[in-house]
Amino acid sequence: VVYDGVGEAVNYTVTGIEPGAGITDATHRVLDEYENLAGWEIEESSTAGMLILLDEAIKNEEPIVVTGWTPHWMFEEFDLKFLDDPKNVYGGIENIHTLARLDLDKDMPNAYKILDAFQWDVEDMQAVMAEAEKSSFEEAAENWVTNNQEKVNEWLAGTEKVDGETIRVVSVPWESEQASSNVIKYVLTEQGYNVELTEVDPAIMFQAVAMDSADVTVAPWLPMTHKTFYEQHKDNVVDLGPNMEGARSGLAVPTYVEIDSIEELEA
Ligand code: PBE
Repeated sequence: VVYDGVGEAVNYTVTGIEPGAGITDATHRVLDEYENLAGWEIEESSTAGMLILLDEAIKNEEPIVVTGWTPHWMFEEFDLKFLDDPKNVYGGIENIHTLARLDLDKDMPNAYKILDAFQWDVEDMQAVMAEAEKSSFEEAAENWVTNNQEKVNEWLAGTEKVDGETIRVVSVPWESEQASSNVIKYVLTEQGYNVELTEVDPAIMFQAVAMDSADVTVAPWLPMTHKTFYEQHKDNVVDLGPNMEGARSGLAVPTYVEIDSIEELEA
């Protein structure tokens, strides 16, 4: 199917997700920076709403432009492709980082060491996400830890158990971060911590760590998806580096839409 007018066919609208998502913020920057997207809008709704519209469009072989990301099952369930982003607003392949509040290293040295060492792969995260669909993130995290004890032991190297200290982990409500946050929650719980896990919007997550109302997050997508929030708070958080490499955000279309670049979306 050839569309010489994708823009017109989708009513110059990107089908987006939650207003507070980093990818929504990045997409506003995309709409500002690409001249060919003058007059385009992003329709903000929810991840579930976007996925329903994507499913419908694909069933009808209609064009649609969504804010998409991976790791997420949408790329397995549907034949999708990311549009090239020559201005690099979404940042291409990104990393998911661990950010701690200032002084966590002094106040909770054992947790800090574990969090600093926490590192896994896309395949690990996907395995937890896939299992959680059939059970729960808590169960999937526990099973992953049980089956990957060698990897987990590397994170625990040189640390000691504690006796019920409370640690506040803050995260965002997407499946990728539910996977990582529940794994880290399970690991810290086994080490004697009382883990409080809270899910909030990305802006609040960064603010919580910067203002000491949370101890740590393993959910920031950097350098671009959460750029605005990171820039705002970078002086008041400690970046412990990537815990996973290979995430990606961007504009995505079904493969039958015969354009390859954001620059081919016409005004
Ligand atoms: N996401 C998934 C989130 C972070 C994880 C890309 C939809 C976002 O803030 O956009």
